[in-house]
Amino acid sequence: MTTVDDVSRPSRVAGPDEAISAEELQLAARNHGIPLEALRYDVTPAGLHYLLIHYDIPDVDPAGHVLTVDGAVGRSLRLDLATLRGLPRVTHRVTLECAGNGRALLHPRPVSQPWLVEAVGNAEWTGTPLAPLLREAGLPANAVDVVFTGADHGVERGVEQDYQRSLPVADALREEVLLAYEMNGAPLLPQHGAPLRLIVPGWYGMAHVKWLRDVRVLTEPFGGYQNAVAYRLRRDADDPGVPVTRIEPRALVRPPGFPDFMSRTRVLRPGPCTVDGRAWSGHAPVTAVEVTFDGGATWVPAALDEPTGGEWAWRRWHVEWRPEPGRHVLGARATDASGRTQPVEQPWNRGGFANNLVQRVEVVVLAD
Ligand SMILES: Nc1nc2c(c(=O)[nH]1)N[C@H]1C(S)=C(S)[C@@H](COP(=O)(O)O)O[C@H]1N2
Ligand SMILES: [Mo]
Repeated sequence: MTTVDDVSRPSRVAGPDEAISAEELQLAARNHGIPLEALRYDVTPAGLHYLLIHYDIPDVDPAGHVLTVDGAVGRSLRLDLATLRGLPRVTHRVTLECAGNGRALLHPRPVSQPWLVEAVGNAEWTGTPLAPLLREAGLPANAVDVVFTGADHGVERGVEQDYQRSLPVADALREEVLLAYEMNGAPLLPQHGAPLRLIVPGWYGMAHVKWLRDVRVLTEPFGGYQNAVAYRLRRDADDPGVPVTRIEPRALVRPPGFPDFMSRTRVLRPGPCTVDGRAWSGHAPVTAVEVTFDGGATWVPAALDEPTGGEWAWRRWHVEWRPEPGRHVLGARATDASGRTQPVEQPWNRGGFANNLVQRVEVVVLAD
């Protein structure tokens, strides 16, 4: 007999010289990143925002879609889209980043979606706050976790499942957490969770459950796969690890000049230029960005632009550069108000999560 274990393998780490496989490329082709030149837009156009979809985009009819709020509540709720749209409407500009961003740059490489640094976007999400609906349903004093279930279904390392993630009750009740039905002023696209998704500002992407169909209150900790098995920072397979939660600080450079087709090395004409990019953190506001032009040997402070999008959105930074002809390696390092900063040594863990190691942008400046 064939079982799902025959098609669904345990997680693993690539061998020392093992190249990216066709399976990893298959994932990379489905789940695209932001083209880094799109760091020019303060609000990422929907089609340029990164995408991460564990299984298939489910076939959800918006007209018939109902969100249920149930479990350990005083009374369960059934809410269709028209009802949700009639509730108080809020828009937050939110930087979303996949927890696996940076994974394929780790040595050794955890085998999964092979992100480099491009699993990020900054969109405007409109919806209604979750907390009033939880209060309306009636939370018991002993509520522990709130579980969010999507309409998508698959198998992962032998476990058949609906995509489900929980939040601790205190986090689910934060006022910025939204049931979102619009992205950048238009109804959600199928790939971004149409017709309804959760938005949890400050948290890595896995918490922002798409195609949301159920919100369930539990009086015991949720033991589902995506919380208990998948999204944990572990040293090795036996380490119980700690949960992946908020976004670590990161700055990205908008690659200057023009690219070589194959290597994507940047080519820059001689003369002074402005180097810029974006910086964000899910823990606290970004307070500083430093830039290197020599692969991390020396750093100069960048200027931070005025914040444009509120506390959950990325912030532009810029610095003037007068390069000598020749090869340079650019990178940027963000620090936030909690004192967190980006490491210069890789923060390795077995799932390849939260790797906010400083980016390397190879630039060749042409001679006069
Ligand atoms: N239902 C469901 N929600 C999901 C996912 C999923 O596979 N299924 N992927 C999660 C992950 S890992 C990320 S990084 C974000 C990506 O959101 P985006 O594709 O809108 O950028 O969605 C999250 N929500
Ligand atoms: Mo993700």
